[in-house]
Parts: sequence; C-alpha cells; structure tokens
Amino acid sequence: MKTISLIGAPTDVGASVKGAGMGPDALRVAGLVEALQARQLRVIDHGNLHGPANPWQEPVNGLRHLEEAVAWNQGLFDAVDSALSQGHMPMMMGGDHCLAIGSISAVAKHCRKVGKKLRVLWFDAHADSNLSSISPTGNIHGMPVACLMGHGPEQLIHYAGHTPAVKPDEIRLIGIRSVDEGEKRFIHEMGMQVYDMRYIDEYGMRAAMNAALEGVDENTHLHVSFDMDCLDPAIAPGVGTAVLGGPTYREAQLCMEMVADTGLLASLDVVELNPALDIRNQTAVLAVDLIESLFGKSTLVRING
Ligand code: HAR
Ligand code: MN
Ligand code: MN
Ligand code: MN
Repeated sequence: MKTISLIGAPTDVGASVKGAGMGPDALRVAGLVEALQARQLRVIDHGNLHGPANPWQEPVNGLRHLEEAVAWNQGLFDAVDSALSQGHMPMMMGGDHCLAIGSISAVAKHCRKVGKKLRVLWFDAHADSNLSSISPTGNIHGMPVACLMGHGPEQLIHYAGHTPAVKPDEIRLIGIRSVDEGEKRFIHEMGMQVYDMRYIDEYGMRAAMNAALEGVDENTHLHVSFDMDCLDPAIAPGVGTAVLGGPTYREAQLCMEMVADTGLLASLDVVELNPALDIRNQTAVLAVDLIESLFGKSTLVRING
C-alpha cells in the first residue's frame, strides 16, 4: 500500500497577495485526506510546518522576503527529504509557489541518490522563470523555476546538494499564458519545453500531455507541481493571481488522468490556493477532485481499456 505524506506549508511570503497561507487547511476542509483514503492510499498528515511570519515588506535588491522564503524552503526541503527517505510519497500543500524550490530540490536529491530520471510537470498560468534582475514584482513565487535551474539567489539554489537541482530538459511547463518579457528570453536561452495555451488551443491537451510525457519510463520519478492558477478562473476563482484563458474542467481532468495512466507519479505540490478569494471553498474542492483523478479515479466507462 502506498503511503502519502501530507506536508502543509502555510505561507504567502513569496506572493504579494495575502491568503495562500490558508491553503493547506482549505484542502483538509475539502476532504483531501478522506479522498486519498478512498483511493486505497495510506495517509499520514504531518500537519503544518512552522516558519517566519510574512513581514510584508518591499523588495530588497529585487527580492521580496528572501530571508523568510529561505527559512520556509529549508523546512520544506527537510520534510520532503525525510518523507522520501522513508519511502513515502510527499504531497506538499502550499502555500505560494516559491515553496516548490525546497520541495523539488528534495525530490532532485532523492532521484540522484536512487538513480532515477526526473521529470517535472509544472502546471501554471505563469512561467515562474523570473530573476531578481528582471522580475517586475520581486515576488519569489515568480522565480522558482529559475532557482531550480540554478539561476537565483545563492541561498535558494543549493538545497539539493547539486546545482542546478533541475536541468532544463527535466521540466515541462504546461498551461502557461502570462510570461514577462525577461522570462521569455530566459526560457529560450535555457531551451525549456513549454506547452502554453496557444499550443493547447492549436493541438489540444492530449497532444500537449503526450509531448510533455515523452521519454518517461519505469525508471522515471514523475513530479507534478500544480499551481491552482493554471486553471481557468471561471472554475478556480480562489487564487491570488488569476489569468483568463486557462484549461477547462475536462482539460484539467485529462491532464490528471494521463499522469495517472503512467503509474509514475512519485511526488506532488498543490500551491497558490487562496481561500480568502475563493467562493465557498470551491477551488479547494476542485483541487481534491483533480487529485483523485491523479491517483486513478476515472470517469471511463470502458472496461479493460
Ligand atoms: N510573472 C509575475 C511575477 O513574477 C507573476 C508571477 C505570479 N506567480 C504565481 N505563481 N502566481 O505562478 O511577479
Ligand atoms: Mn506558479
Ligand atoms: Mn501561477
Ligand atoms: Mn554557489
């Protein structure tokens, strides 16, 4: 029986909209633990990590709340590292997306140790590939992809023990539709593979997911980093930085189902859920619904494929 380690990281230090810190509890209220148990998974809810409060300051040298982001990511790195070394599947409940730095750094360390290939599927409206020198906001939740690829402040790029934690060909960005000019240059320089909304409009979600999953095999550790603002705000209003034109309910379900079909999911982040902006917890309920699909709950009527 698979064991899921739920790790709550209740902070919004990486954002400039308040409220993502309430995400972990909103997921619990929406029935996350029960839903996973119903999928025949053993669940250990480790509760919420502790870390510094949000000091609510302006950016310094292009970075807002660096010290606080470093502390939260260290705590999360340690928690995910410990879950993986016990053979559990870590599920990080954010919190804002800067937390993926600690979470995925621990996953990258684990992959190197056990000799697995890493593939990160990054579902997001944003590219999260900013640098302090080009970010329009200084918000660190706009920078985790760059940090994981070794481009970021010293304190955020060495958790894994090898830098970069993630190589450009180990990550795929999916659902992207809000990219800053500097990020576009960075993405091209890195040679990252991006399945943006224009790609999804033209070729469909099935083609995008097939392309994003190309090359994964039994020796791949598949990590999903799911930013709730990836989804169209019509179905997911409870996020701090909503962008029109995201995947529909069915397109999102298809993504989850195609990941489930690989049988390779090995770690997960669910981030940027902002209960303060939600309507009767519907975005958290949707997150739980999508997570069920990620773990194999299917609407398929076909029997034996
Ligand atoms: N690109 C913008 C910035 O860097 C907006 C980033 C918003 N990020 C998230 N995470 N919500 O994806 O500030
Ligand atoms: Mn994000
Ligand atoms: Mn986003
Ligand atoms: Mn260094």
